[in-house]
Amino acid sequence: PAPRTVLLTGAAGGLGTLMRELLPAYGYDLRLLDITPVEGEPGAITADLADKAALREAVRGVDAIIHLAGISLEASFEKILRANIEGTYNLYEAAREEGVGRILFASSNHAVGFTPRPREGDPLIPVGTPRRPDTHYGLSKCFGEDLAQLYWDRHGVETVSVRIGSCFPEPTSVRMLSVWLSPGDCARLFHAALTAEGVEHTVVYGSSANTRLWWDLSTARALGYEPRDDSERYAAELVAEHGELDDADPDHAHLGGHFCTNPPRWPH
Ligand code: NAI
Ligand code: 15L
Repeated sequence: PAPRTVLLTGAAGGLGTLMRELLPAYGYDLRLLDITPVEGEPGAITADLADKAALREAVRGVDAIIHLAGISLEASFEKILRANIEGTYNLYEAAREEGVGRILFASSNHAVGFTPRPREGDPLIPVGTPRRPDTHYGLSKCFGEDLAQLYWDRHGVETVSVRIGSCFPEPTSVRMLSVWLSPGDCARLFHAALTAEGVEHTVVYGSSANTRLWWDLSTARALGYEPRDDSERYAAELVAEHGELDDADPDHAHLGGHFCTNPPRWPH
């Protein structure tokens, strides 16, 4: 049966806010969790991923978990260790203990960020490409994917790890023309990941059907994901403003873009 009650961690964040708006239309009853109170949602659970007892209570009785909570940019190893590595471990332990069968893990393109970006005529980057994290942040996403594999192999907890490109209402850079995931396609992909049969641990890239796509969406499509958007409609304006990607610019050399050279820092 399709999962109905879903715990959404990171519900106060950018992507969490978009998914709170879009996922209920697919029939989900969302239980919300964040370390920050979720505006306008008095029923949301305010808890830190370090709080094992709170996590255990939060996952009790849900059909699936969408795990978005954590630090979403670069930070010190100590901060990443606590929020993303230990925090994700704590959540998986809670899921195992409470018998939750399916997790959607928000991985990131930064798990493979140092992979050279494909140039014209190059094949798309497959999910099986060797991991090349570009930051402590990307490293934590590699850990999450391995944790997911372990929890499938050892404990039978299924995960779809979604290496999200850039999910924002609109692309705002030329790189984002390649990696953009529209909010609507994100909801379609998340729904496919929660409802596909027998996913075990599947790794997918999360992008729209962009004309300038860099990576292979076949594992996402195999879940039933059918993207509807293409960033190309924003291309003329963005290219007029910024120019095409420059082969000589180190910020444009890798999938991870400027995370490879000067990563944006988590503000807190
Ligand atoms: P965000 O930074 O806006 O949201 C993350 C949320 O997690 C925040 O509301 C924050 O309060 C919460 N959080 C942080 N530490 C926590 C802790 N210890 N316990 C409980 N909650 C905690 O990030 P965004 O953009 O919404 O991303 C969501 C997830 O998707 C993140 O895991 C991020 O790494 C991943 N992702 C997002 C992409 C995007 O384009 N938005 C691209 C690739 C990955
Ligand atoms: C990420 O992983 C970040 O969480 C998000 O804020 C964007 O920077 C995105 O990657 C990206 O690569 O554009």
